[in-house]
Amino acid sequence: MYSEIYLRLEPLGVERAAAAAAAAGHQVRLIDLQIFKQSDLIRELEDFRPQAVGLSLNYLANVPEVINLAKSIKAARRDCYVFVGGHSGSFIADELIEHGAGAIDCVLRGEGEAVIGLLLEALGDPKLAAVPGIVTASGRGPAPMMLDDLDRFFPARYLGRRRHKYFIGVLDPCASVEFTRGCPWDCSFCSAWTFYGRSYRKSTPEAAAEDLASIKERNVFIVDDVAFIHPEHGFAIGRELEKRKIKKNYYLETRADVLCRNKEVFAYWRRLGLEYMFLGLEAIDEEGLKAHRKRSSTGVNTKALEIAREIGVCVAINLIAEPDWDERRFAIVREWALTVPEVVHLTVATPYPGTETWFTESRRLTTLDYRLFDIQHAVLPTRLPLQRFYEELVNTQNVLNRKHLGLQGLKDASAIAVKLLMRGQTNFLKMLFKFSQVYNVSRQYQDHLREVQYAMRPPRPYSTSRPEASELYIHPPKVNRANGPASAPDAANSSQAEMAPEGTTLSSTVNAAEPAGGNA
Ligand code: B12
Ligand code: SF4
Repeated sequence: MYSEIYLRLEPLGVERAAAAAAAAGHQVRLIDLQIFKQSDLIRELEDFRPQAVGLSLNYLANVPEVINLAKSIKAARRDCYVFVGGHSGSFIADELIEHGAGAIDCVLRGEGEAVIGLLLEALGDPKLAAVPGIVTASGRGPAPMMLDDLDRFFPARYLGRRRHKYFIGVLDPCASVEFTRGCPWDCSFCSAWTFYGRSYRKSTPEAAAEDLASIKERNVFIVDDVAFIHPEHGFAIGRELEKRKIKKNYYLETRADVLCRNKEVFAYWRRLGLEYMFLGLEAIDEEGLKAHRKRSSTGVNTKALEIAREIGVCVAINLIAEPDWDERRFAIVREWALTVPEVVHLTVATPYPGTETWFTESRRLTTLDYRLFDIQHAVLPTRLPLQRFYEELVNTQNVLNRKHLGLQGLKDASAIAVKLLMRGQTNFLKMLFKFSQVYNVSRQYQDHLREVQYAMRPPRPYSTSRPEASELYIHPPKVNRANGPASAPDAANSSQAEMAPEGTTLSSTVNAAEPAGGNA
């Protein structure tokens, strides 16, 4: 739903995996199905006749689409090796193989860069089974392998086509860039930390600047989970950009406590062109923050908003709507949202495979339809009847939207749209007309009634409150044997520590870490 209105962004992960495949000596093409049609893909297959096709599956809601694509590819080219990688794909590898019924030859769990070359080299050879992260119908190979150096492969942007289609809101067109990878926090609803084993890696300031220098677009989305956790890194990249006289408009995402702690680096980036910032506040009360293990407070959240206003960055806030919200709760949130000048977004609490809430909440799932796992649908029982819940949700989203598209807002938006139109960019203009088509009570409710072609595999019944580390992580966390489990600030700094012992439970690896304590 988000990509129908607000954005369409370049597939940075695919571009990085593609760069690694090209570096290993393969001929590579990339087709982005956010832009192109399936018929274009089939035509491309006939023209290019590839030996292998890799599909990227970052979003759980896209699972049925990816399985059906794999089946179409196999139907068009029976001998082509079809593999799937990406964030969500990594957490549900076995069930993908099962749903694929022979159309998905393997799932490659974890980061793509370090292993894609090994996979392509091993095609048709028994050593395929030894590729790190591989999962096939015959079982799992060794643990996924992490990239040792973020600078090694620059995204293969040259393989992209129709780049003018990438945008986010008024940043039209917009490119994406990555300065760091991973997150040392451990919010219960999020899988960013479980994917990367709570590690945190940085590109060198020189490489970050070089990558940015190669980008033609004026606008850039910084995809880091939490931008500028280490202020000195942000300053160093900024200085490199100044040296090279690179001037762009930026959008980034960060945490309220990081903004409060590292105000100077954000103010510096404001001068470099930082325009928009996304803050995941998630809740407006202490109880909610605690439930999400956000390790922040309402006081810090308020302070962060004050800082953003002071430095002049436009903020979009995210709040998580809980399925047990009733009319009163929605009204309180609407009231609160109208008291702040920032853009406020609501997403619906959703247990995803790879999160802790998947283990603690998923027995209550009301649906096993992957397509509804987009944090805009309710997949847990709602206190209000479902249709009534969507009425409240959509009404709240409408109120929040109108707040920004009042008379003045419309005037501003029209002026921006005209300017972009003159440059041939139409993404933002189209966005203005789409809201009510997409955020629509009857559409959201009817989505629950669609026939389910592929049903999700629910997790095993779970008795204690926290799962085993081995069940949760894609790249297992590293611990420093001498000092015990790495605390978040340590984890954020070290890349040389040893692997966590097999079967280590989260309570020993993660509870020991108090990210906010060390850094905040
Ligand atoms: C940037 C980002 C966004 C951007 C846009 C991303 C984009 N280009 O489309 C924005 C802010 C717009 C966004 C939106 C949303 N996002 Co988002 N996003 C991210 C974030 C923070 C980083 C993704 C990224 O670019 N990473 C950098 C690249 C290099 O990594 P990568 O893409 O993962 O690729 C690597 C591997 O996955 C793998 N790989 C990827 N593809 C392939 C393919 C093959 C063949 C192989 C072998 C390997 C491979 O190799 C790559 C290199 O190592 C992730 C969190 C995370 N850390 O992953 C969440 C995340 C992916 N988003 C998430 C969600 C929920 C959403 C939204 C649904 C939220 C919403 N508000 O509605 C929307 C939906 C957007 C949509 N397209 O429909 C969830 C996904 C949950 C799930 N299990 O489905 C994540 C995991 C965040 C979380 N907190 O849990 N997102
Ligand atoms: S701070 Fe929390 S929500 Fe944000 S990326 Fe890290 S674990 Fe996920």
